[in-house]
Amino acid sequence: MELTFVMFKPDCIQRGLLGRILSRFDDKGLRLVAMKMLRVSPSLAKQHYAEHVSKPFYPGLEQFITASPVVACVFAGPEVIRVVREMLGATSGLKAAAGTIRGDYSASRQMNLVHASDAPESASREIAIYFKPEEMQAWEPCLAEWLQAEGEV
Ligand code: FUP
Repeated sequence: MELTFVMFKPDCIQRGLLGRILSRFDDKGLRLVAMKMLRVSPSLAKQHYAEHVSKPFYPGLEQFITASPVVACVFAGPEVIRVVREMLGATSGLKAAAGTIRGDYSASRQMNLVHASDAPESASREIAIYFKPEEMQAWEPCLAEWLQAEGEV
């Protein structure tokens, strides 16, 4: 089973969309294994968005991501990194396809509601930034045998 890091950004929490968006991940059958609410500090933002720190849009991105609390999560599932990215849609809510989370709820490139890891390396890096190993829960949903056939996981 793969792990991915997902962050519900300040716009998601401020707009009261956390429950509705989280329910899409529940409905899909993804397994929540860690979750916390926190306020991203400027130094945490620089760590998280290390690849973007020198880009012209970074100051605005840091201001946005530190402006209000976020909810950080880890989800587990087969091919979960790709599955969650596809559920989010394209980075900009203006370009994301209808039916995706950003396509349905965002009309912005910066305020695109949810972050998710884009590769196994970034997932491991991001999970380690936000969670200690003891904050992750290994658990078996009682519905597991009705979510995937044996051998698929
Ligand atoms: P994504 O992988 O979809 O989260 O998008 P990127 O890694 O390309 O960008 C990281 C964040 O920077 C995105 F959530 C949106 C933001 N961004 C801007 O605010 N302006 C830009 O021009 C590009 C990205």
